[in-house]
Amino acid sequence: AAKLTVGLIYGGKSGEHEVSLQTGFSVLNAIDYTKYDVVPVYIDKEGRWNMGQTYTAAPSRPEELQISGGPEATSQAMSILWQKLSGQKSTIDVLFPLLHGTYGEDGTIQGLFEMMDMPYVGAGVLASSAGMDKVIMKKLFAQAGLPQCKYESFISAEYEANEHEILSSIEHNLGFPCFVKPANLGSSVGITKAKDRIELERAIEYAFRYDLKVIVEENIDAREVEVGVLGNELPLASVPGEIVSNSDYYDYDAKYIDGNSRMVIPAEIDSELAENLRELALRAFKAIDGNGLCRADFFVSRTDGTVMINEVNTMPGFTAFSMYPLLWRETGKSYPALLDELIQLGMDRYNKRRQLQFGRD
Ligand code: G1L
Repeated sequence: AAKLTVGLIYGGKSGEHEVSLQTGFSVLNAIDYTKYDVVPVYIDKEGRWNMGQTYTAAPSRPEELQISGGPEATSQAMSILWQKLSGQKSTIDVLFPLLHGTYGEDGTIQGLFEMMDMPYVGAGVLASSAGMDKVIMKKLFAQAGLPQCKYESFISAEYEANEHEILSSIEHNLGFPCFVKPANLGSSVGITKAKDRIELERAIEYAFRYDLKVIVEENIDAREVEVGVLGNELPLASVPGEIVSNSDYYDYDAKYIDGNSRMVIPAEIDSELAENLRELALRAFKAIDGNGLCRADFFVSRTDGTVMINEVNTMPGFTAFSMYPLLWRETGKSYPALLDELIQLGMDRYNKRRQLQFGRD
């Protein structure tokens, strides 16, 4: 087969800038250069786009990826990405976005790719935005009959008008402790565990600094088990893996901020539970109209073994040592093979949808 040119887009105006760079480096080190050339497109912290020299072999240092080519590199990026709209054939065959947060995984950049008429890796517009909004996601899950924890959500205008009722309802229906989060998952900030009504009020105010919509979830004493999903119309599920927190009790800071947790792959669970989780992961993928991939995150209750879906992530951690690639490695798919498959899935989806558009007689 002819060599493909992949446009790797990374960096971005977000807190995950460094993570994205590391992930880009990981992809550039694993990708098969007998099959692909890679055009790097770096979005710096100021939001400027920079196109760099095509990679035909792996870079040696991650710092290399921080291209600063000035206005020239920006116009290069612009003209190469929008080629098709002037009737030219694109030099880039498929785009590979590695971007987190508000302008990366909420569907906006995917919408840009759609407008550019370019194939791209990963979830489409709808799945990306549905996967970014915790409340929308929960509604889709509920509709698909997926078990999930109890929650309440409200926008700031509702909270201002009915603060007392909302607080009482949370206290009555969810109890303490509970978790208060901005509905938009982009930032991974603004999350607090509230142990009483005073803390709850403070946590809600805090979450409203990051989003106009807030969700409060009941506390579940549970193990956290995750499943990788890969595919388009006929997705497959990986073996499950577990995130084990090193601290004795559930502590948000210990787990997510200090990185004080480890992955156990495959998860030490019985085969019946594993099968059930894989089944639910596929159902969750379909519920959000998934394409390409997602990582489905579950709670397995320590008290009664009940399974609940927590969320799906259409842009999971993606270095060679992140959960999603490791789940697939354990399932028999290496990181380079995973990249091949994701790229193919992106192009398949584009081709199928293009046929739809032009297929009218
Ligand atoms: F394109 C894929 F494969 F869909 C894809 C894109 C982005 C998978 C995983 C990610 N993840 C990230 O971009 C990130 C969470 C590392 C961004 Cl900081």
